[in-house]
Amino acid sequence: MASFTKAEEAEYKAAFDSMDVDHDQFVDAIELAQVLKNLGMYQSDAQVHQLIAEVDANKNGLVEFSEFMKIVTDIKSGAKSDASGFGHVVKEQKKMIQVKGMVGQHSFSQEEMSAFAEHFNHCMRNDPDLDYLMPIDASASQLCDKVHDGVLLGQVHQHRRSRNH
Ligand SMILES: [Ca+2]
Ligand SMILES: [Ca+2]
Repeated sequence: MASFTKAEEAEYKAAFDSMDVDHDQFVDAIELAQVLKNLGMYQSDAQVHQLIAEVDANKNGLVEFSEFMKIVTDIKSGAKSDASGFGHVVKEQKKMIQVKGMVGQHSFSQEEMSAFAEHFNHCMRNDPDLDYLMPIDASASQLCDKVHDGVLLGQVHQHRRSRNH
């Protein structure tokens, strides 16, 4: 049985809380659909219900934190893969949260991230310093990985400054 450090548990609780928009301690189908849309992973309501069914051990149509932790425990112990299904959603959501933490109070939806990526690809395409990063795929996780690279952030600030003058 896999166990988690306090820090890991807090991270997962933060991921769960970010999905539980109305903070009633359940992630329902509407909330999960919104999470998927923000991540650019939404396909259909059937997909949403399938994801809930995957983790909904007590069959109430909602995801409790205990059910949520069951799946991340299974992933940690190797009993389940995070390459697809609910585990994959959790993985992507955790990345999204890390980005939120990184940029302070701001949170970005997938649409904003896509617009951001397009903006970069357009404005920075002739910047030789950034050749190795370009083009940026308009998916949140790739953009975040690349923003972690200080070069890109530096260019953003420079670009902002030059635009404001
Ligand atoms: Ca809720
Ligand atoms: Ca449940």
